[in-house]
Amino acid sequence: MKDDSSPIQSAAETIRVDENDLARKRKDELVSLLSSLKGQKHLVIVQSYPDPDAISTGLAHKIIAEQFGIEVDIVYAGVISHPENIALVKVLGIDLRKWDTDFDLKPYQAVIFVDNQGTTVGPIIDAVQALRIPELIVVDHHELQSRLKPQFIDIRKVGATATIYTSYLREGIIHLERTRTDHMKAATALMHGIKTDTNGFIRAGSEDFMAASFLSRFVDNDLLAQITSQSRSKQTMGIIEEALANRTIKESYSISGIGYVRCEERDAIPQAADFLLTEENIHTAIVFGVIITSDQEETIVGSMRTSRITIDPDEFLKGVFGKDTSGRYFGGGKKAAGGFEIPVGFLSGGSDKEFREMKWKLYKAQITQKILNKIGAIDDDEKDSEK
Ligand SMILES: [Mn+2]
Repeated sequence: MKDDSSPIQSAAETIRVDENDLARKRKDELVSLLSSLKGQKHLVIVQSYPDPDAISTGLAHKIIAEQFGIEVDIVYAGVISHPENIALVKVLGIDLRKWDTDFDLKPYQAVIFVDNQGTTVGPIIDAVQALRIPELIVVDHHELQSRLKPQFIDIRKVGATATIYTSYLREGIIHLERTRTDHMKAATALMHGIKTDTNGFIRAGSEDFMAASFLSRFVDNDLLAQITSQSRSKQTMGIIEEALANRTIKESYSISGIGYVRCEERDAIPQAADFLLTEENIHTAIVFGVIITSDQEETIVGSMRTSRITIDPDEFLKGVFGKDTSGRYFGGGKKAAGGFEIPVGFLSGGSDKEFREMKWKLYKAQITQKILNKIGAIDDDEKDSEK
């Protein structure tokens, strides 16, 4: 063969053309849907503990929908706790509403889910479904889930939901203008969303780089620097310290239970997992703790990070923790990262320190055992395949 690179090159070009076709098709569908809903008021629901990808795509959806004469509010039902996320919201002046049981859902004719599929948004989903508010749009990059039945769905396996929203912008869903502050802010937020969800572009694919390249023309670099230069709080440092001291290492997995964590410190859990992953010879880190929500409910919350391409956090966590009685998985994820949430229901409550410690021992033993069983099963598979 004279030139063996050409078939590969043309295959890559075919994929590129397909991706562009898909982006254009989805953009066209979204345009016709939004055009038909002029004058409505919509609610974008982001995950309870919104990360930059969720916040930025909420904002992007808002500026797009407003161009179609649709009013949009963005809501979350938890806490914004990571200092960079607080900075993102403050620096860009993003209007994020906090949901509680008094939140009036009646003004909204439809709900939209970005960077989630209704399973990580807390109790708001039950309230929305009880009122039968139409589930209009889902845009996400996690594995497909079954909780929602939206009119429009766009799920792509890319680095960030921000990449998908940027593809709509690239396809000209609205005309971005460098001189418009709201456009600059949305572009800056989207850039930050892609950056954080791809671990600083280390895990970015070609679509993510294309998106970043497009956004770079509209980004305010000074604002971006301001958002990313936030330091860790003392409490977060304490939790990382705890995670480090309590870790168990098994077959290059680092597992750590950190006990009871205040709701405001929830974001320290993924930060601790990120930190444990930096140890040599460790390819996967799992950190978990118990969060007490404002209504005194206890939930076991965990984060998983892996640098090993053969480990799929989504498959791993679904396998470890399974489903609840209504068929919903306790955990899931995407490439390189995942999380889980297990409500402890009846066992919630009781502020006595000793009682809490007793419960924590039990939770920790159960979670650790389940993870170790799964790791054992993976090891056995690998031994089998070596035979
Ligand atoms: Mn995301």
